[in-house]
Amino acid sequence: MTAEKSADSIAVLGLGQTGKSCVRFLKSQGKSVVAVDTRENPPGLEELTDEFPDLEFRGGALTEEILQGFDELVVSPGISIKQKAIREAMEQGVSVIGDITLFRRYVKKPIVAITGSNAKSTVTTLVGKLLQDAGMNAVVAGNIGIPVMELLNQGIEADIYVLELSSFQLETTEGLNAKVATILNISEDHMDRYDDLADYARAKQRIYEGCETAVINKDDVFSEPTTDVGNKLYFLASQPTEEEFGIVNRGEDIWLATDHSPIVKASELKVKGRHNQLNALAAVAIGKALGVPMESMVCTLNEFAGLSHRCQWVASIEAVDWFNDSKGTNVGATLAAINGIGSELKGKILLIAGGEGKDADFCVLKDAVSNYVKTLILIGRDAPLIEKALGSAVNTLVVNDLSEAVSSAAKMASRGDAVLLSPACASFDMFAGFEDRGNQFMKLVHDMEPKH
Ligand code: UMA
Ligand code: ADP
Repeated sequence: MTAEKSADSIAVLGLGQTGKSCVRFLKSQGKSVVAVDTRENPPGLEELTDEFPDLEFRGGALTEEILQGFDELVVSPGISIKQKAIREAMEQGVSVIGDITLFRRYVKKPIVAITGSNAKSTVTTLVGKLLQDAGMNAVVAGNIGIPVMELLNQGIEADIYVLELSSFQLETTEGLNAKVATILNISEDHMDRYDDLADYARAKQRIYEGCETAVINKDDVFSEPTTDVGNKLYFLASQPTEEEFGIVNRGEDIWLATDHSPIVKASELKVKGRHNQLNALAAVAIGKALGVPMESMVCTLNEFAGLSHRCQWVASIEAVDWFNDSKGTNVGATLAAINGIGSELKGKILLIAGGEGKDADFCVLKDAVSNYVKTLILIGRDAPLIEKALGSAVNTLVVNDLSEAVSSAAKMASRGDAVLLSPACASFDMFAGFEDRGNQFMKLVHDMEPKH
């Protein structure tokens, strides 16, 4: 093992999508790179060593010995920098960064940076469309599934980058200096990685470092920057005042509005629910900060149909609507889905939830389930924990798998009810990811549809 410290000696920690994109980029810059992963044989290692035969790989637990002799560690989001060996390296003056900081070193174009516990992908996608539809060369990347360094590897250039950033990425982000930055909302997520909600929110706050305009959720105290920022624009779920984007009631109609000018009627949006109105307002506030004409934004808003696996309507079978909210991987998302669907429903919700709970406190769902849920059908590893938290508020049923959950829901639903898959949990105990879970659910639902 080479342990000697030499200038520009870099270790890339983690060989997922991010790590691989960083290795490829750093190698293209002629840097000396060692790839490290806790797995002895991470997926895709062979392909990478075929591409770079001189690439040194170190597999196994992240020990002080494995991390010895580097000037810089480029840490993947899946690895916490609170680990002892990484902390010790930092104490010894080793630079510890993530892919976003690396990207910022090489890219001087404006960045729109979007984080939050929920709505990141929706708002990032919508902002990308707002800018593109207004004729700007905007590219979307980041936690949404496109590692930022891959843009550089593939020579994809933009005039403005719209980046979805997770708290994991923000932990290692410095000097982002975004043109516009936002924390859309904060609710419990990844509590298996953070000490508490404040610790998690602190990671997210790094998004505002040096930003020109902060777009802030006025209804969420964690969204307010804790450090100085250039300008501030607010969005909120009630009447807006100057420099604010909010909701106004005009007769029977609900409008998205800024100051006293209406922007668009909520009923004309293809996406439904108060949470989606807030997402639209956040996106418009970002567009405003970037000088996008309002007429253009209104056209885009009216066209935007939302993303798959987010409160996605699947089918109506015997007057029961089925919704796929597989991306509801934390309690905040599931709360929004229950309230959004429940408040517009004649009947009640049959809620399918469960999976890997990430140490969340499921009690926060108590009021919503007791108001709107007929039966809570639980699957996955943490089903007993959820049953313990919510069993006193709602009728619960623990089943073996998704197929049993769907057939039980179909039996228990009456006309006017809705069946909602919104697990409030990660999926990895039973599925390859949230898409796999959502796709399996939709297939099970479509299989029940009458064949013509
Ligand atoms: N892993 C190890 N050992 C290692 C390194 C990683 O076992 O040494 C495991 C991790 O525990 C994790 C998996 O490998 O289970 C992937 O981790 P990674 O950091 O290598 O992930 P990437 O493939 O690089 O993907 C990351 C983001 N993943 C995570 O944050 C865990 C992707 O977000 C993101 O799309 C991608 O970079 C591009 O930016 C996914 C995610 O789940 C969708 N994000 C979380 C979320 O949205 O809630 C934060
Ligand atoms: P993220 O990228 O932050 O996970 P997504 O746009 O993929 O966000 O949505 C994740 C989940 O959050 C989905 O279940 C979606 O319905 C829900 N959601 C969307 N917008 C909001 C919001 N403003 N507040 C709470 N939940 C939301």
